[in-house]
Amino acid sequence: MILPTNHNDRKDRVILVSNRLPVGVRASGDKLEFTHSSGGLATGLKSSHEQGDSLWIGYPGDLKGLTDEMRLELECKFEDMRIVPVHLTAADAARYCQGMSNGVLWPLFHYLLDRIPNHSRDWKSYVKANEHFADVVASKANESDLIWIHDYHLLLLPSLLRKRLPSARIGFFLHIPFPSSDIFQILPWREHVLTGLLGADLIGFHTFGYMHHFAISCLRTLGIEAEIDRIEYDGRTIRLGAYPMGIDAAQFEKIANDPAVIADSKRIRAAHGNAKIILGIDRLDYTKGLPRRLLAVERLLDQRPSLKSKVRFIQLAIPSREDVEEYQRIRADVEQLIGRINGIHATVDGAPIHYIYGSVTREQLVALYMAADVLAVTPLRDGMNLVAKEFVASRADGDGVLVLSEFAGAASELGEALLVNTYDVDGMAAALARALSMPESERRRRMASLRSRVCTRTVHDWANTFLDALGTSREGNAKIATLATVPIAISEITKGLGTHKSLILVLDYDGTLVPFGTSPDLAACDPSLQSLLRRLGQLPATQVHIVSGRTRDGLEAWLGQLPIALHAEHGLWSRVGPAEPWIQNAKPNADWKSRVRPLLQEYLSRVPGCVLEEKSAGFAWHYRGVEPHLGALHAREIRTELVELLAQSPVEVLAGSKVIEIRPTGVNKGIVVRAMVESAGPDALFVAIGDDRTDEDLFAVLPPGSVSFHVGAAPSRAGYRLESPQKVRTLLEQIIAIRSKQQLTVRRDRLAET
Ligand code: ADQ
Repeated sequence: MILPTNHNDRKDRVILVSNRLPVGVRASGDKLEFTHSSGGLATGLKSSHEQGDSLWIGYPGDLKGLTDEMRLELECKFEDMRIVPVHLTAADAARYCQGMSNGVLWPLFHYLLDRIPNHSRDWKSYVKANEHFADVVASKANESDLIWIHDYHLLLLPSLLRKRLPSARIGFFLHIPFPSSDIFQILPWREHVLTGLLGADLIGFHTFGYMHHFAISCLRTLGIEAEIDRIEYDGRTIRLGAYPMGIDAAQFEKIANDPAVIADSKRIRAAHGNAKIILGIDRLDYTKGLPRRLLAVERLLDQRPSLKSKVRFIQLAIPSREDVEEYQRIRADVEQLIGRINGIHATVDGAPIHYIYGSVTREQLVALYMAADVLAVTPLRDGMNLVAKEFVASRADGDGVLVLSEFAGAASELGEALLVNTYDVDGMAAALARALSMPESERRRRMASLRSRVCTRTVHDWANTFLDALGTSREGNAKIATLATVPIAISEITKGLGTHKSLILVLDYDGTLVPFGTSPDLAACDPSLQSLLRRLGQLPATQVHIVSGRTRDGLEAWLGQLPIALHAEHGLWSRVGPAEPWIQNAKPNADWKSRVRPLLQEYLSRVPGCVLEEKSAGFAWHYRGVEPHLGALHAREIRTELVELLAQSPVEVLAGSKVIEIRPTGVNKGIVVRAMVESAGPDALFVAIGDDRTDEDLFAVLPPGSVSFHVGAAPSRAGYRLESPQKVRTLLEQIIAIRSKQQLTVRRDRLAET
């Protein structure tokens, strides 16, 4: 996509993917007729696409009325427009688009639960259509492209595409709100939607609020905790960001300065005499709050009958989704309401509501914006709402009042508007009255502030900022994408292990050898693990070290009898064999513990399901057994409080896997591994396996040539990745098999020599 501001700097081609294309097509006699989409998404990206070398991939609509000749012509036209159509059968399109996307996801994401059909069953078609999109995009994309997917029709596409193009840079932008997790939970396919999105490298939202909702849903539904603006999933880091979409303000200003448009706006004003004009411009959608807006106008006229001849409300409603039943119903409701209000409040000179059901050109739109005294943008929910911004950009005269729903994303940027709760009809009527009587100086002051923001944060900045962030998202994830492919190659890696004289195995315990239990005492060493570790420990020229954050007593109880070395509290204590004493490797100051204990005990009594583990030189606060949302919330609180409490102390606070570790600075798993490295012979091979952040200290000090494995999905400095503790055990069994075989061969060779 070529973008007006810095297109020349961007080397990578952009592939835009959205459900609908910016142009619609149909047969008119024997000719093709093109229409331009008026939706916010198309409006926002169209100007960028028109000036660039990007590809736009999307569904062209039902083409069954087209002759073969027309189809051929259309193909050429699409090629000229750099458009790639994704063809769907009419039945599939209806189920995927009207059924699932517009019928279920749209009302759900806008908090309008009663608009969702009782029995939604189009999920399979939704999956199928997303799969089909993935095939088409994968057939067109190169490794160097930036793939930018748009909106709720394609929530699964990021991960479907990731499977086809593992190292592609994939961005996703959601144009509608992401609802609070209580609402999102309602969706029967909630896990699929979240994991579908997490295939992206960058996920963008209009506001921080939506981004926060998404992060909380990931936590509640998938148990994955976001780190403010990033989530680690499937071995990749996914970045989250708030990118409030702007408009092409310069274009609106230019149109607003066109003498023909100025003349048109004066004509509109004159047609309504001295009456003040309240304007409403929307797609005719039940989210846009038209009925309550009309009721607010009615209320205003009820309360102030003198306004009847002094106010005109012009409502322009662009036809939308006319094939969906709910949309036919909202149209009927709106028209009935207008009929009723006009019937009651019309005078012989005219009716208070002037209603137009249809589309207008951009010039006519700007003329209307300029003619209005007040623009009422009162959606029940709206991702952003560009109409509000277009109004502001068109008011080069510096006048006009914006009445704006606090439930529109735009409200987080346009605070100088009169913000209204659109469920409060009386409140809206009062805001309209205030807007109509607002002194000119206040109108101008508010409009000047609004314009300073709308005119500087344009749609081009929006696209550039998103694409810049997406452009830099590859480096970290590319390495991880390669690692993620490694599990199939375990046998390749272990083959080389037999050739080394001595082998030093450094193993973490929880999450590595055993899966996590809801509380630490439940992650016991089962008999098969005991047997595995015993056989490993008995191998000749093989050392086995368990390096854990657990206490000495804990390790001793489960592993004390095995012929292996144990290292407790992240290496503070070591015990080289079953009958050996524990040696303390460092003498950290523990004075700070008495300050921290009361705080942690307070949380222990307050938060159901948490466990506090006290160690000789630290604490661990476990929250795996706590309801995920609550656990993460308290973990964050504790960390904040600890940072303050321990500001001057030689202590570090670490966020592990559902645990907060508080331990002395400098005591980490690296210290014992460093000592092992120093005393190991030149032919020793280190194999290290761990799953937690604390294991990164251990990986960091391994000598060159070592083999390291990270268990799980998070990014790691380890060389290879294993999916689960079960896979770790398989690997260790293979090591036993290889080393035993090597031992046999050596014995046989020796026998042969004698
Ligand atoms: P929409 O729901 O389509 O977009 P919006 O942002 O208001 O809502 O954009 C509508 C566009 O249609 C505007 O550019 C407007 O000028 C145009 N339009 C409206 N009525 C018209 C008419 N009668 N004639 C001609 N043009 C008309 C979705 C989300 C929004 C989000 C956008 C962009 O629902 O919340 O702001 O995407 O992300």
